[in-house]
Amino acid sequence: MATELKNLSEYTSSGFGDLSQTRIGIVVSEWNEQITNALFQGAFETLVKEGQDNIIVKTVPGSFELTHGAQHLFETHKKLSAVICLGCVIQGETRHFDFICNAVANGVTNVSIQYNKPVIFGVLTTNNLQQAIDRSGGKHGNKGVEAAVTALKMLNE
Ligand code: DLZ
Repeated sequence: MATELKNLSEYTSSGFGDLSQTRIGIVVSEWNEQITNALFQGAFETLVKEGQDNIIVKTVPGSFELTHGAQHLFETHKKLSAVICLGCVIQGETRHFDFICNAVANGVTNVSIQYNKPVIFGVLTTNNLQQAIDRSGGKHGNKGVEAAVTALKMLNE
């Protein structure tokens, strides 16, 4: 499994280059709030640590709405360089999980193509709550940190 090979939060900041003109947005889902708050904290603190001081934040009800949230941020803040989408989808007894995961993965890709800007998939898709805890500041790091690092790397082209 990917997370057994790599802690999601390990990175070195030396290779980011000039990010002085960079402006990043974060869309965060309120569903599974305990987890998404931790993802947000990881992403936000990483961006601040790397010198980002003008981060635009938007909340949406669930991961399904992340795509629209990202599109809304690009429309209302024309100078945004990238948007990070943060959510947590946990497998339940119905097929909701599959529909939400597929929709947000496709949606994030489409918004990225539409605006020709990085849109980062910082969404945990786990079998249970413990797996989500482990990846939002637990033993497998914090996917919010990883999402922030990915955004900064994508802007260093
Ligand atoms: C409805 C739903 C369910 C069952 N599970 C989750 C989840 O695990 N994670 C998540 O982010 N959102 C979930 N949602 C809410 C949907 O994302 C969406 O907000 C609703 O279907 C309304 O469009």
